Amino acid sequence: MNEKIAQIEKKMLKDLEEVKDLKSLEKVRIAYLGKKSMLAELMKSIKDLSPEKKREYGPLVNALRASMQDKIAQKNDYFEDNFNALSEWIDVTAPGQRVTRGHLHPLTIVQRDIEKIFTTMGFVIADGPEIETEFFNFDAVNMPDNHPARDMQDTFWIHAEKNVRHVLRTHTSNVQVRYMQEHTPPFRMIVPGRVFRQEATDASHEHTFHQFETLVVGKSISVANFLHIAESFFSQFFHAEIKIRVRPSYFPFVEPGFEFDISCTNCEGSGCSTCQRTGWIEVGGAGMVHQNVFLAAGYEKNKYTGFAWGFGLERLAMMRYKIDDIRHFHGGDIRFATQF
Ligand code: FA5
Repeated sequence: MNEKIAQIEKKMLKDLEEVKDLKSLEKVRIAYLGKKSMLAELMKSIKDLSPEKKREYGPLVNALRASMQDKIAQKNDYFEDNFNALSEWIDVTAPGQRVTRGHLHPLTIVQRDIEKIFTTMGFVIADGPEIETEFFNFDAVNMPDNHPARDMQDTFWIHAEKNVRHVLRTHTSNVQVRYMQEHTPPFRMIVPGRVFRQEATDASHEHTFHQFETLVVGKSISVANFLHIAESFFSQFFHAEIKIRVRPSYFPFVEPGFEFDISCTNCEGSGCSTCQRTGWIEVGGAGMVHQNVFLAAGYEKNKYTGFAWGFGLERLAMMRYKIDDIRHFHGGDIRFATQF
């Protein structure tokens, strides 16, 4: 019996050494541990032995079976590991796939540049809601109900809540009185932000665009302050010497009010197709803050003076990057976005 056990073990070890894959390993397993294997026969023969012999050989046969199971399992693990490594094989010499990096949208670049220039001039950046009450968007800035100037800002009205009518803000001027209510002059601040108008879009008009507002309030602020700040800002923004021209205009929240133009960044004022040969490009609206706006904020009448201006961020970005259609900004065309 001893000899038989040793023989089976020796043979199995030899067969195991020759195994090259999982398939031939399975054959060895069946041959040595299967129902019709030599080991199975050996185990069967034990029951015919005398009780002493059973006690002697039983544990030996069991140990042989355990050792065989162990060795086959080890070999099985080895093949499984190897097999997985082969199926997950990577050619480390193959050229990689280039991962394209994201970058800032041109409007974000322009907004950050504007903020940087103004903060170095001592301005703070203020913020306000895009869904605004009728009061802050219109009434507070001297545009009461039925004021004809409301018509110029085609408005998206939102259902009234608790009898308060709301709008998608039509301009960043909605932050003027909000800010004044919480701050005491003197102050200088800017409000960059998204605004909405119910417009039929064209190359220079969008329904969703960005403006930025500038508001400076103190005891003796004048148009001269406005001209100086505006010239400094535009010259820094365009890295060129920019001149400002103001023309009388009407906005209910300023008195006097004006439109302002900058000298053409393309031809430096000599006249070209960008400025329709005038040498000037219209940029935005401005003026001295109307005393009614100060009153709406709770300030005493004629205690302060100030200037405000507002203009379109997209229009500025179009000038800087020579973009011919405002609709590119939100068009989602990756060929446009990747140029910046
Ligand atoms: C206003 O919105 C005033 N709140 C600006 C202002 C502020 C005046 C403070 C005086 C004092 P206006 O409607 O003109 O004004 O718009 C200002 C700028 O926003 C325009 O000059 C233009 O650059 C831009 N803009 C207006 N409508 C559109 C539009 N549909 N698409 C893109 N840009 C626009």
